[in-house]
Amino acid sequence: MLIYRARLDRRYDRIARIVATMKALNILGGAALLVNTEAHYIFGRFIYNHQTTKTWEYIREVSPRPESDRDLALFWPLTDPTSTDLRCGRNASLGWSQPKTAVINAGDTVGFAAGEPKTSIVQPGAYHPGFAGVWMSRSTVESLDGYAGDGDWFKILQITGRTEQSIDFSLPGNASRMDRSKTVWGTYLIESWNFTIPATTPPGLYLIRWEHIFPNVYDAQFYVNCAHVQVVNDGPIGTPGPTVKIPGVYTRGQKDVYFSSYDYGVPGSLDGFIPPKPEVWKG
Ligand SMILES: [Cu+2]
Repeated sequence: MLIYRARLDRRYDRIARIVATMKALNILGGAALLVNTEAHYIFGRFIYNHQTTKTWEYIREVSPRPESDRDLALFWPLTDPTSTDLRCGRNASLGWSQPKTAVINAGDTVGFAAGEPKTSIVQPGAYHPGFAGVWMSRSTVESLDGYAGDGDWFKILQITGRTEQSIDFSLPGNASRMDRSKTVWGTYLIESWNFTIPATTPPGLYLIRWEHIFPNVYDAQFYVNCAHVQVVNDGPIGTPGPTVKIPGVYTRGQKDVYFSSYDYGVPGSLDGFIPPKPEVWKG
């Protein structure tokens, strides 16, 4: 049964890829130019002060996957839940790219955006159906660039089903992208997401981590990126929790990560889906 599910998952992925390839085909005088199309993405732009900043301006740059096609290498998802790459992306457990630090007040709205850097074959947004979360970890050292993300992490947002930020597939421009097996997930095809820093977050230097997960019975895909922020707070201070370590928060095979997202999509609702722990800290 497990093997069958995994195979079904892959078949769905293959169908999605074929559709994407068809869309990317350049048909010139009847001669089709075959384009190698994949379905990965990256959230490399921080939204801050109501502006979408440049790729890697406030977010830790990640490294390309060496064995991958050049255009895809940067976007290749993580699949090992035990890797330190799960913190902030491939080879981004330290801020070697020295991104800027965004100074924000507790209670402010910030966000993450995808879509760049652009290559001919990479998807502009969260192409896969699945769920997302936003996490924070306070630096244990004086410089955020030198913080490995090995301290405590807490979750401030969990996105599973549709919200007012989800893509409206009833709009004429989006209707052709409607797919009942996928649009049940609130982040499906989104290109950015905004959220609020809890009002009682203790002041300090933090990593803010975006995580989009494409569940899969066999090999779930993790899309993660981290921004550098300094939280200012003169008001009441809370105690964030529960906290976890990353990696360590997920185990290969756990049922709320390693399942077929299409199992929920086909009936058109997320009834019965409980996202993985930890609980969200609301401040
Ligand atoms: Cu993909």
